[in-house]
Amino acid sequence: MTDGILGKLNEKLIATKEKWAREGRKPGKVRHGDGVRLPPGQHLVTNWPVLDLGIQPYIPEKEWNLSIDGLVDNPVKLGWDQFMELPQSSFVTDIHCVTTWSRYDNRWDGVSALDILDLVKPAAGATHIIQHCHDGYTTNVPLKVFAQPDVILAHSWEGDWLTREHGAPMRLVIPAKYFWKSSKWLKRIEFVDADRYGFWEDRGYHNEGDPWKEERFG
Ligand SMILES: Nc1nc2c(c(=O)[nH]1)N[C@H]1C(S)=C(S)[C@@H](COP(=O)(O)O)O[C@H]1N2
Ligand SMILES: [Mo]
Repeated sequence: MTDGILGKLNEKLIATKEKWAREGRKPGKVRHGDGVRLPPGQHLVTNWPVLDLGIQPYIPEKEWNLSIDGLVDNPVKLGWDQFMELPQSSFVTDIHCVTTWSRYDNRWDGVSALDILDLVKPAAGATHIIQHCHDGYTTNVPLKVFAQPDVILAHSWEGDWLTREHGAPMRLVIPAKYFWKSSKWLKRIEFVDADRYGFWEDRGYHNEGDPWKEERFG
């Protein structure tokens, strides 16, 4: 991340979240969640909160592209039309945010991660993917997490185009992990042979982020 981007971030918000991460903070004494559909420590919302670093880039579709590179046999740089010509999928999945809200039954339309993997063909040594975003945000997941069948590069939510605040024109959605692992304004997916922390992982968030194991911090 460059100084230019860091300079614009919401420093106070980041400092607060870093402090929570250091304290291994859990969401209070009341235990929410039914442990069946609602993970432990979560509560249900019906709105869709916006969380980011305070920059919400505007990327017109004609200027948008997505690079998928690193340890792949067929690196690509897709323009918007090429992206939209890939096979399209729809999934309905739940969101679990580390700040304790969950939202059920979000309908996503876009390109499935499995179709992306078919296109770029990961090399034998690839073990993780690094997501790079237009606001300087990064996050990491193992390749086997990216390869789960409900992972989607989504351009639409609930039948409408994503809004700018939620990552337009395209964001990643990884339902099995806390939502910080799902990049908004995604511009590059880098395949690598060694794990590398992203923005929040560097600041005390758990590297795996499984809501069912409450892997929030540390
Ligand atoms: N590019 C980018 N993606 C991001 C973030 C961000 O700051 N920048 N924040 C993450 C976090 S912490 C969360 S909880 C979700 C929030 O997504 P939403 O605002 O659409 O609810 O986006 C994730 N993806
Ligand atoms: Mo988050």
